[in-house]
Amino acid sequence: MTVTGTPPATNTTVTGLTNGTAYTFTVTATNAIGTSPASLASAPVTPTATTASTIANGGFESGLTSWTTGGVKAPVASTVAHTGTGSALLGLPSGTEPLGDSNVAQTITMPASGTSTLSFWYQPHTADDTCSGTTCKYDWMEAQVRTTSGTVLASLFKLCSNSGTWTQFSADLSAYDGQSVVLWFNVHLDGSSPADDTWMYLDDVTLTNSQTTATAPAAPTAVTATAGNASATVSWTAPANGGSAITSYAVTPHAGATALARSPSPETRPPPAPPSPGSPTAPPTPSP
Ligand SMILES: [Ca+2]
Ligand SMILES: [Ca+2]
Repeated sequence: MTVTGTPPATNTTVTGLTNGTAYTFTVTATNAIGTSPASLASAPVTPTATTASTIANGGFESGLTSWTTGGVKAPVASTVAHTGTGSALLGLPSGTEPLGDSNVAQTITMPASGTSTLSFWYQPHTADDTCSGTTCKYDWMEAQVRTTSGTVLASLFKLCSNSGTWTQFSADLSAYDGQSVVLWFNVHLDGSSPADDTWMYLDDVTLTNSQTTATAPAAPTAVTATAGNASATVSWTAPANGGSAITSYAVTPHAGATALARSPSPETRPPPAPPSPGSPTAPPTPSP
C-alpha cells in the first residue's frame, strides 16, 4: 500500500490480513528521482481476532439479564457494586432462612484456542459458621463450571466467609476451550431456625482470551564480516526467536547488488568464490 501526503505520514494501518498468520513489513521511500531500497523487515507480528468477552452482562449492569436464576431463593439484582451500579445478590442478608440453594448461571461458548481466564469478584457475608472446601456443611458460597447437562466439570471454590470485602477470583479455563460450558454461582443455605443467613454479591464476571501463537524470528542483527583469502568470516547476533527455537541460519553473500548462493547452516564453510565471468567455479544464478 502507498502512503501519500505533504509530507506523507510515517505510520499506517494495513488491513485485510489473516488472523493467526505472522507478517513482517518493509517500507520504501519514493521522491521525484526514484525509490529507495526497502528497509529491513519489522519484527513479525500475528494479528488475532478481537476477543470480546463471551459473557453477557457479566457486570450485572442490566440486572440479571442473560443469567438464569435457580434454587429455593432466587438471586436478585443489587446496587452493591464492585464496578458500575449493579451486581447479583445470592442468598439473603436477613429473614427466615430457607433450606437450599440460590444460584445464577450462564452458558458460554469458550474461545476455540489460547489461554482462557475466568475472573469474577465476590463479596461474602455470613451469620453462620465459616468454612472452606469439603468442611462446609451448613452454609457456603461456591462457583462451578458445568456441562450444559449439569455435570460438574470443575469446582472453582467452595467456602463460607464473612470478610465482607470484594475479593477477586480467577481460574484458567483453557481446558474447556471450544466447548459450551455453564458458569454456575451459588449460595447454599441450611434452613436454620433461628436464621443464620449467608449472602454473596457477585460482579464483574469476565472471560479473557490470549493467543500464544509462535511467530517467525526477528531479523538477526549486528552482522559483521572479516575478509580472508577467498573467504570471509561472518558473525551476527541471534534475534528474538518468536517463541519457537531457532533451528538454522542462512548466510547469503552479495557481490554489489547481486545476491549469490546461500551458504547452508552451520556457517563453517567458506562462502562461494566471487563471480568471475567465464570461470567454471562461478556460482549459480541467484535463487529467491
Ligand atoms: Ca457491576
Ligand atoms: Ca445458615
